[in-house]
Order: sequence, then structure tokens, then C-alpha cells
Amino acid sequence: MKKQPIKSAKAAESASGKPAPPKKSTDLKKSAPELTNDKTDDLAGNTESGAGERMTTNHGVGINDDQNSLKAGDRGATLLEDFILREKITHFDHERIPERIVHARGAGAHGVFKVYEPMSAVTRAQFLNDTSVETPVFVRFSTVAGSRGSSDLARDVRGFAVKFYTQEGNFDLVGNNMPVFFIQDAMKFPDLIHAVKPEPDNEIPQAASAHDTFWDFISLMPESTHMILWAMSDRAIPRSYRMMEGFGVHTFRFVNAEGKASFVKFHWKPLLGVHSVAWDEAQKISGKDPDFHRRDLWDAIESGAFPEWEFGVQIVPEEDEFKFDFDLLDPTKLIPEELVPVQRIGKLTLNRNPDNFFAETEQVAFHVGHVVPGIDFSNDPLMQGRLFSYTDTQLIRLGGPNFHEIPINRPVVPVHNNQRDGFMRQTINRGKTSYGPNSLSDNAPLQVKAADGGFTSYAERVDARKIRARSKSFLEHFSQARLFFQSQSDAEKAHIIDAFRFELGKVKTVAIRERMLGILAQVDKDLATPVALGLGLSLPETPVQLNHSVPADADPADYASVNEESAVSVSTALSMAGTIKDSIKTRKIAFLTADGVNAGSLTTVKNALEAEGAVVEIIAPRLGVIEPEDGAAITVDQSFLTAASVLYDAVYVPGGINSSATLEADADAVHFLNEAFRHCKAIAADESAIQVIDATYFAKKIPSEFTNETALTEGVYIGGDAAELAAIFSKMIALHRFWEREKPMKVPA
Ligand code: HDE
Repeated sequence: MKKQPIKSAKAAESASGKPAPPKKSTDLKKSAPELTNDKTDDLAGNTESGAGERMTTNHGVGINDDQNSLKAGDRGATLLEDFILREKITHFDHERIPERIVHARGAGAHGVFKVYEPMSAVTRAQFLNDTSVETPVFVRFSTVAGSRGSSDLARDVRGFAVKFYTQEGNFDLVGNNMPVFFIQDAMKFPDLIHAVKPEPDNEIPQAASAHDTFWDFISLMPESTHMILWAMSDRAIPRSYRMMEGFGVHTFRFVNAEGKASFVKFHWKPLLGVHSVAWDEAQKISGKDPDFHRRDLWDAIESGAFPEWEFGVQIVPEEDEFKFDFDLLDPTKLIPEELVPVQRIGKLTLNRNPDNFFAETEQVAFHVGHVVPGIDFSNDPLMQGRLFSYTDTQLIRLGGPNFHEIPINRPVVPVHNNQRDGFMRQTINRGKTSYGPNSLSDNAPLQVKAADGGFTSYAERVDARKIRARSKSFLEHFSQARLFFQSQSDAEKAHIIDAFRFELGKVKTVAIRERMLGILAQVDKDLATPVALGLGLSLPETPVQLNHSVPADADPADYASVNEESAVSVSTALSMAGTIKDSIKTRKIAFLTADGVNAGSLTTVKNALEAEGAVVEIIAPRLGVIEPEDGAAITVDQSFLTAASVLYDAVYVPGGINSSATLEADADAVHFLNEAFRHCKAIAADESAIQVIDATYFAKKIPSEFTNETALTEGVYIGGDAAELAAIFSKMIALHRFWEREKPMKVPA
């Protein structure tokens, strides 16, 4: 029997007795198409909008006066008897639950997943075999270190957690946007998080790793070197959640119907490519719009521009387990795509925003241990610890053992077992038996044969002594950090060097900076030397002793870091330079305008960019409308006060003699352009707006005439023909950024 959700008044009234259809796509969302699947149907029984309804207490009594408390006379005192006031205030007093200890700040969305081809050769998981099935999903993206109210643009790892509501139960893929992790053993996770969180005496800094305790820990943990290179790269400051890769990080197992297992690494590949912002820009966005990523995800879905990822797998046959120069169980290592290609096996589409942040995004509870038949664990010691942590944390965060009944968490298939009771139990279990074996209910609920979808754990052979130790195969810490660094473009390398200079520059204890340089020197001198220069320090002459985290009775030699060369010297998949750059879909373009703008050029360029899916906003010195030199008044979307260049991907200045004169003299407009240039964005202007460009710093930096030839290398174009300009500008925007001009042409902004 299907579980009975609590029904809203509307649903309860429905003639069929079935839950009412989801309200979200019909009455609340403007452009999202009608969308139903097993999960929306399931959630529908718990949704309500209150629109046009009578106001009641939580116990259904109509409320006559929601403005005044009950008093002895109109000047008080308030009476304890006022059950309506007491209920309202009490509920309010208890509205908050503890935020997640990590990944507290996040944004979620609903979607669907579909596999391209049956994967029966490697897994029996039904949702990876039936190409006709659209599996509902809920995804939550997050930062790691900051509190719920912190900025989206912190330099940080991003969580990428996907809950698949499959017909065989829920499968959670709780990944990150980086393929490796800081530590190799779950034992060190509380230490890592204590080190990165704000310092305990003064709770400073918020959502930032640039402080002593974090780098103290990292500099003592050579196993974190590979991950720290990723964290200092632009991957840690994504342009959008929609433009991030995702990784399961650990090696998992696939198991097919014959019981044969393969190792598998999971990937998400965004169809819009992998893109980032500049660090200076990230810091400014944190002030101008701390909800930048959350808003971006929400707006894209609302406008029908549904974010998409392909699901990728790297499959390693069990017999190849020891064929690599690293241990597959070591979560600080990735499998270079050159060694095992990523097969793209399906597509994830996010197509519906949550109805309620708290009920869905905050209450969703992911767990690495939520697997379905055909997917199993490996012995990665980090993963093994996670298998404990996730349910444990929900018990305190969501207040008890029944969080699986919260609508966003419950599966779309019925739940039957002998577990009972506990805080906030929703299910009304009928009958006398809550144990098995039993004869009174014919032994129900009945165990499920493997052939009918019962989960059976992979029968891995284990024959070992109990031992607390680190495998020797985990001691090589630098080869993949070097592989990562050497696979980056020059601009990406420069950003990593700057990030280390920034972060270590914020560290007050010089010995920590020095120790970190000792680690970087093991990775690559081309990295360590400029970082040392920026810190005003010199590199240590001899490699420093790197075996700090050693058990009390162990021989340090057994823990000494090893530094070898990776079998692969460059892996193009690790760089973002070669990512997809053929689309301007959802890119935000600022049009700088004023009274007297040329409506012809403005409209031609606007229509052309919008036709390709870009989002254009008209920015002017003030809100309201601007009067063009030709045609009807144009509505202004933002003033220079509410807009900022860091919130856009590209800038265009349409023609118009009078508007150009106004903008040329407007410091905010000129600053807007200078800042966009500093952050390496595409900039275009009509010929008759050349004076606005001439007022910028970068006009003096670029010697060329901003022609077709240089537009795609320098990212600045000025043209007289609006249609031609739009075509070139679009190609420039698709390139995302012109990082090459960053260092040689830096301008004040
Ligand atoms: Fe998590 N992690 N984690 N983690 N993690 C949590 O669970 C933990 C790790 C990840 O949007 C917590 O429900 C341990 C790796 C994501 O709700 C907690 C260890 C990866 C999210 C927890 C790790 C992740 C979490 C906090 C080391 C990438 C957010 C709240 C042994 C593969 C999920 C919660 C969401 C959340 C524990 C390491 C990803 C405390 C002990 C590696 C995306 O249970």
C-alpha cells in the first residue's frame, strides 16, 4: 500500500480521493511548462498555497482578528488565554533548525534524469537500464564552509548532491564540483572542518579559507596538496552552478545482474561548459549580490532555460584494480580521462524550482549510503566514514529518526518495514505486528528476492587483520597536484598563483606560510617560486619533512610522503580553457544607455542576442524610461545604482550622440566599462559611442582599432553596422573571458 501523505484541505476534497495536481507549475510559475512525474504527484498532497482560502489556526479554527492580541481592555495587559497569539508566537519561536555543519548554504531544484542506453553490462540498477524511464531528481548545490546566510561567491568547493527518486528506492549521489578531496580518511574530517570554519575565539572569518587555522592544518597535511590546487583554482569561483562539473569523488562499484562488479567514478558534465569568474569579481559580487548563484539558478529555471548535465562514468574492471600508479581507494586521486575515458550515459535536466525553500532545499537529507541494487560501495576510507555521518547528522538537524517521511525525502515507492514510532511519526502503521518473523501477519512485510529488486551487498572477499593504519599505496601526495597544475592554461596557472598569494597573504603566522611553501616546492617550482615572491619569502633549500600526521607509536618513516611522477603528464580535461564555448544561452548582457540613445542599433543587437538565448538588461543613469533619438521610449531595467558590471557577462554601448555624451561624463558608466574590461569580459560599442570607450582606461591600452580581426582575441569591438556587430559580439560572449589580456592590460577599476 502506498504511504498516505498528509493531505491539504484541497487535496482531501478532491473527488477522486487522489492528491490534487501540483500547484507550482499551474498557478505559481509563469513560464515553466506543466510538469508531472511520480515525485510531483507525491509532493502534491503536501503543498498548499493559501490563495483565496480562509485563515485558520493550526488546528483549523477560523481566525477573526490576526491584528490584535486578546487584552484586558484596549490598553492591556495581554491575556495568557489568547491561544491564537500563543500558537502564532510559539510556532515562530521554533521556526529555525540547526544549519548543516558543512554545506549550510545551498540552492535546490527539481528535475529529471534519463539514461541513453541500457547499462546492463555493468549495473542492474533499473534507472540506468530502462531508457523509457524519466527518473525524478532533486538537486542541491552548496558551498562548504560558510553559514546559511553567507555569500555564494566564497572561494570554496561546491557541493553537487543529486537525489534520484527511482522505482527501486532513492539513490543519492552526494558529490562535489572537484573530483578529489582534502583528506584520505574520515578520521580527519572533523579536524579539516574545524580548521576551515571561522576561528573559534572570535568566529572570524566567515565563509573563507584565508586564515591561519586552515593553512596551519593544510600545511601539516601533505595529502591535501592535490585538492588544495583545485581549491585555489578558478573551479572554486564558478560563474554559475549551471556551469560546474560534478564528481562522485570516491570510487564506487557497479554490480550487474550476474553479480559481477566493476569500479566506477561518477561525473556530471555541464552542457553550457565549465566557466568561472575572476577573484576580484567574486569578492565584489559577494557585496553586490551575495545570492548571485542562487538567483542565477532560479532565474534560468523560471525563464525555461533548463540547466543540463550529461552523466558520465569511468568504468574500471575489477581485475584492473591495481593497474594504476595510485590507489583507486584513495580519494585524493582522480583517474585521468586519458587512462579511462568518461562515457556519457544519460542526461540530467533541472526544470522546476522548489515551491518552498525550507520544506524542500533545507529539509532534503542526502546520504552516500542511499544506494539502489546495482550500485555499491568501495573500501575508500573516506567514503566508509561518510556512510555513518549522513544519517547521524540528520538525526540532530531534522530532529529524529523519521526524516525519511518528510515529503522531499520520501521515495516514490511504498515503504514497509517494522521500524516504528519516534518524534513526528507520520505513517499510521496498522495491525498488531511490528516484528519479524511473525505468524500473525503471515510474516509480512516480506523480504524481497534479489531477482525482484531486493538489495544484496556485493560479496567482496575480505581476509585481513583489524589494523589502524594508512596504506602505503596512499603515501604519494604530489604527482596529481603537479599533473593538475601542469594541465592548466597560462591564465589558469596565474590565477592559482594569485590565489595562494592572497590566501597565504591573509595568514598571520609566517611559519605557516613557510611550511606551505615547502609543500608547494614539492609540486612545481613554477608554482612555488612566484608564490614565495609574492609573500616576500624564499623557497626552502631542501625538501621539508612532511609526515606530521603520524600515530603516537608509529615510525614516522612509515608515513613519509612520497613524491613521484604521474603516468600522465598533461590532462586536458583538468583545464577549463578547452571547455564548451559555442553558446551565449543565459549570458547576461548589460546595455549602457541614456536619453538620446539610438533605438535602431539597440534593438537590432538586443533582438539578435536574445534570439540566441542571452538575457539583455537596459541600464541607464536612472530608472523609468529613456527617450531615444528615434522611436518609442525604452524601459530601463536597472540604474547604475542597482546594477554593477560584476553581475553581467558582457557590455554593449549602443549608438546615439546625446546618450554617448551623457555616458562619457558619467563616472559610473565609465567605471562599469573599466571594470568589465578588468574582468576580461566582451565589450562592444557602436561607432557613434566611441567617445564613451575613449573615456576608459583600456582605450589607451589596446593599440588596435577594435576590428573584426582583434575582436576574438582582445574582446573589444567597435562597429557601425549593428547586425554585423551583433554577430561578432555573440562570438565574443561565447568565449566567456579574454583572460590573456588580464595581466598585460590590467586597468584600475
Ligand atoms: Fe559531506 N557531509 N562529508 N562530503 N557532503 C555533509 O551531511 C561528511 C564529503 C557533501 O546538499 C553533512 O546532510 C564526512 C566528500 C555534500 O544537503 C555531513 C566526510 C564529499 C553535502 C557530511 C564528508 C561530500 C555534504 C552535513 C568525510 C564529496 C551537502 C549535512 C568522511 C564527494 C549535501 C548533511 C546537501 C554534507 C559529512 C566528505 C559532499 C556532516 C564525515 C568527500 C555535497 O553528514
